[in-house]
Amino acid sequence: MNAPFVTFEGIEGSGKTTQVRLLSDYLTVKGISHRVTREPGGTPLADEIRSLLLSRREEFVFPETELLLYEAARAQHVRSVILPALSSGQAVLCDRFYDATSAYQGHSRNIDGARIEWLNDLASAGVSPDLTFLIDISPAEGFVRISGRGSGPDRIESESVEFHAKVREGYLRLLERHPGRIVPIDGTLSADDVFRRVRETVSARLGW
Ligand code: T5A
Repeated sequence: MNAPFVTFEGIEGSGKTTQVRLLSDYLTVKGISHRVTREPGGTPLADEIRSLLLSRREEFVFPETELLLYEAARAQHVRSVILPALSSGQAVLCDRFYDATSAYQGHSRNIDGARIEWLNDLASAGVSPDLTFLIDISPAEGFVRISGRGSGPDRIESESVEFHAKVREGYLRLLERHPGRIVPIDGTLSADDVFRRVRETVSARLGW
């Protein structure tokens, strides 16, 4: 049986990366073998695709182009990192996965959901998360957090507040469709309090 696959989702600045790090530290202390990764990225090729996707550019990027690049990065990442880790008994913690495509390219960019699901399935080779944390904050709060980071906004962060509000709405629709897999957490709590919820959930669901 494969090891658990846990993903973290939410809008920009919701605190996913912080929680992945806290959970990884916790698992390390407990001696639980795991691998931390992220999307888009996780392999040299997928990291190159990430740079293509996130760098700001003059040329207009069509939603379909964007979608296919995210899926191309995922196809490479799943086959060279996620699947081998899970099948060798290593748990995987992933900062974003295919729910992000449904929320950003599907709901917010308005690409047909059935097409997105077909591509998500192709790219992920049938791998689906056992547990997904949805860290929920408002776009206004997310913007405040990422603007404190120093580096300028990337191509997706530069989208309008309306775009990010639709992404959030997309995530909340996914939560309605997958209440057993997706666990929402109020991202306005302190990072420690968010992590307390994460820890309670992985303990109850995965025995960690
Ligand atoms: N994307 C991705 C798609 O459109 N489709 C897809 O299929 C996929 C996979 C990825 C971009 O690609 C898009 C989504 C994204 O736009 P990214 O750099 O991975 O780009 O972007 P994010 O995942 O959004 O990463 P961020 O770093 O912007 O946000 P995080 O990881 O949610 O937030 P984090 O943990 O780095 O925290 C941000 C700041 O807030 C503080 C932290 O200290 C940090 O300063 N913070 C808190 N402050 C107060 N309270 C808390 N609870 C806090 N938690 C963290």
